[in-house]
Amino acid sequence: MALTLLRQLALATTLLTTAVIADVREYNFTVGWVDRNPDGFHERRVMGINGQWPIPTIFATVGDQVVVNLKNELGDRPCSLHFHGLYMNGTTHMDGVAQSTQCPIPANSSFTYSFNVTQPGTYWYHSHVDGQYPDGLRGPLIVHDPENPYADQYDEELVVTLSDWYHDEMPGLISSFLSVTNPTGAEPVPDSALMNDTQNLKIPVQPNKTYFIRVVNMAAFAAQYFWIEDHSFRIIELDGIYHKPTEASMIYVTAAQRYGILLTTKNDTDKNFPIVGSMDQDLFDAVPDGLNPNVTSYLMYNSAAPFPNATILEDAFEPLDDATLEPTDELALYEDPAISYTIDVKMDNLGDGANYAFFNDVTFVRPKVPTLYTVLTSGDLATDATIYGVNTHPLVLSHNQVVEIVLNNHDPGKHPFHLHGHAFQVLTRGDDDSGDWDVEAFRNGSVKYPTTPMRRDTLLVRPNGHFVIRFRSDNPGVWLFHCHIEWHVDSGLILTFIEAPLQLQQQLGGENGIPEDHFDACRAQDMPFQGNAAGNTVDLLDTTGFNVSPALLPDGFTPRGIVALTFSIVAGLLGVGVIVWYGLGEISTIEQQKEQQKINTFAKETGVVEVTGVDAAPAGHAVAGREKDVGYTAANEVK
Ligand SMILES: *[C@@H]1O[C@H](CO)[C@@H](O)[C@H](O)[C@H]1NC(C)=O
Ligand SMILES: *[C@@H]1O[C@H](CO)[C@@H](O)[C@H](O)[C@H]1NC(C)=O
Ligand SMILES: *[C@@H]1O[C@H](CO)[C@@H](O)[C@H](O)[C@H]1NC(C)=O
Ligand SMILES: *[C@@H]1O[C@H](CO)[C@@H](O)[C@H](O)[C@H]1NC(C)=O
Ligand SMILES: *[C@@H]1O[C@H](CO)[C@@H](O)[C@H](O)[C@H]1NC(C)=O
Ligand SMILES: *[C@@H]1O[C@H](CO)[C@@H](O)[C@H](O)[C@H]1NC(C)=O
Ligand SMILES: *[C@@H]1O[C@H](CO)[C@@H](O)[C@H](O)[C@H]1NC(C)=O
Ligand SMILES: *[C@@H]1O[C@H](CO)[C@@H](O)[C@H](O)[C@H]1NC(C)=O
Ligand SMILES: *[C@@H]1O[C@H](CO)[C@@H](O)[C@H](O)[C@H]1NC(C)=O
Ligand SMILES: *[C@@H]1O[C@H](CO)[C@@H](O)[C@H](O)[C@H]1NC(C)=O
Ligand SMILES: [Cu+2]
Repeated sequence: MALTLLRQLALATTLLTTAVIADVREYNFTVGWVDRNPDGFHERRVMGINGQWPIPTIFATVGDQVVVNLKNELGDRPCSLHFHGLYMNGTTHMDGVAQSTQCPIPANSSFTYSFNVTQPGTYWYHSHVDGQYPDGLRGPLIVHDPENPYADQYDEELVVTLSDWYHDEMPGLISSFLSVTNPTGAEPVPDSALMNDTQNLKIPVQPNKTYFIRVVNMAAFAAQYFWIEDHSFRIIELDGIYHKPTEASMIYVTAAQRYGILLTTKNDTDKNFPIVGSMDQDLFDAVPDGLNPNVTSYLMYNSAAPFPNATILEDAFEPLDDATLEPTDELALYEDPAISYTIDVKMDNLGDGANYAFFNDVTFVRPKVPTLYTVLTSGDLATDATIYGVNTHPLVLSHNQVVEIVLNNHDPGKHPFHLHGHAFQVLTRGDDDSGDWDVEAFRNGSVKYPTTPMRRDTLLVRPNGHFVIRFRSDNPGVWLFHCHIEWHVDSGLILTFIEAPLQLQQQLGGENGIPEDHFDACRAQDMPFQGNAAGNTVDLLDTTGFNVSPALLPDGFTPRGIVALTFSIVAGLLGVGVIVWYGLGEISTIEQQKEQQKINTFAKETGVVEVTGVDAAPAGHAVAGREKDVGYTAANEVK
């Protein structure tokens, strides 16, 4: 009671000074396993909170302080929570990224997240440890806005989540994905699509009303096309940023994106209408027989009326292009950047035979010391990227500068890129990855960047395409930039911005900086939390002990060779003397024979198998490879 009074007093004071009513939103979350069967086909354990799954939505109002007291009762593994899209201004240590901004929270321990919310909009929260959120630890986070410019345009608010769903648990899926037996890097394909963590959900609506629907895609992998039959809507929010209302009848929501839409219902109540989510199957290297990529819910006008099956659309996926939207605040294009990074995305194999993802030839490997703790214990050396380790891909930013990223995607897949700690302006996005696509056009002024570019925190790059984005380094912190496809997080498509490290030391160094439970988490797991990326505290420039990625492949190896090697290994494991070669045809040229010799030598040296011979087999067996990628037909299916 006394506390409440005090708080009300404090609030009254705040009210007088800033006219904002701040509140403390406290959540006590015990994370543990519960059994669920969300698609009706397979029961499995999922990560719940307080025995609930779907896990609770976090609600707050702009200006509030959110406090999450977390207890990890998973028993056998760590966890963490990242609050996706929140700037965490002044609290980068609450960003929840294991080995970047904290040590993972070990089993049987507690940890408190506490931060102020300064932005309105639709967000979500999820684990950021070991690729584990697809096992269930993800839910919406909604920040209400007392000054919502569209408040007078709707009657009610709804949250609709989208997700893909796997019947198997992530640790097993990750180890088979990131393995020599999957040299093409084919990502596990989801078993189902979900809406609100179920299917056939009936959402009751009133006629002649306008609903603000917050659509959140919490998927591991799949983007979804989303539409409501016989209804169009107006988009007013992208990833928490208001945009000028734009009419659309279909949106494409990548993993981690959010759309706020205004939907006006019909005047009559004689029918119910399917709300459809359809996973983008272009993302899948091989579509398993019988996969239903679709999930249907209903706008329920009338519980007594029928609930019709969704109409099948043939080749009519024409979602709105989000890059064409204009932010409501008309924030002008940032000035020419102080620094512009050109980032090339590719996928390739390393010496362990697995397929990794690279930004400029670097694949991410987490450091021994969380990068933030290296910043805080390195003094003036904090601006020297060396101390963070090559494989965290550190990019050190000065304070308050315009930063540009020019990203060229040399992969035939689509990727949703996310930046922590910021929303960014989207200057252009195109279908060319050559690196000199439109430089000339921008230089000679025949193509201009928009004057008030669209802003969001997660952006799709198209296959072999590019984009250019800008942000201002006005938020000291350690912020990841990464693909939000969880498989690509696991295969290393991450880099680390170390933004204004000296200002960060002033904010978070010393007594009132990092709370003790953060260090307790490290201590409980014998993880170092001082010094450079390897925990060297005497000479921070000493790179001994840094975590690094597997070595490069021996010279001359090609993906084709990897497939061959894989077959050798698999054959060896199965004790098969003769390797059966699917889909590759005969080895005929001298180059191919030489390559085969290298494979044999490598296989023998690594002791994986006695290679005895290669038979040609009929082509056209199950094709599961990423053929567009490497120009061959691979069968990575061995019975
Ligand atoms: C959270 O737990 C603490 C300690 O048990 C308790 O005092 C507090 O009221 C709880 N808060 C909520 C919102 O349940
Ligand atoms: C956590 O506690 C449970 C139950 O007491 C125990 O079975 C488990 O081994 C503990 N886990 C760790 C990592 O200490
Ligand atoms: C959060 O807000 C409270 C008051 O509302 C303020 O005292 C505190 O300094 C803020 N914290 C940060 C990290 O900005
Ligand atoms: C859908 O899920 C969200 C988030 O869990 C929840 O807030 C909302 O009430 C659900 N909607 C319906 C109609 O069940
Ligand atoms: C729809 O609602 C508006 C007010 O919001 C009202 O003026 C109008 O009569 C309603 N129409 C029907 C058909 O109910
Ligand atoms: C519902 O009726 C109102 C007039 O009462 C009209 O302005 C509105 O366009 C109608 N809505 C729809 C979806 O037909
Ligand atoms: C709706 O779909 C279900 C399952 O796909 C099917 O069994 C049923 O016949 C369909 N109903 C209609 C009216 O087409
Ligand atoms: C899923 O929905 C899309 C769009 O209507 C359709 O093209 C596709 O055939 C559907 N797939 C299945 C298995 O129903
Ligand atoms: C500017 O460069 C583009 C791309 O090379 C070219 O297509 C265009 O014709 C040029 N325009 C002018 C005015 O030179
Ligand atoms: C962080 O806070 C500073 C100081 O109030 C402000 O200038 C800056 O714009 C904020 N950055 C973000 C990303 O909110
Ligand atoms: Cu990706």
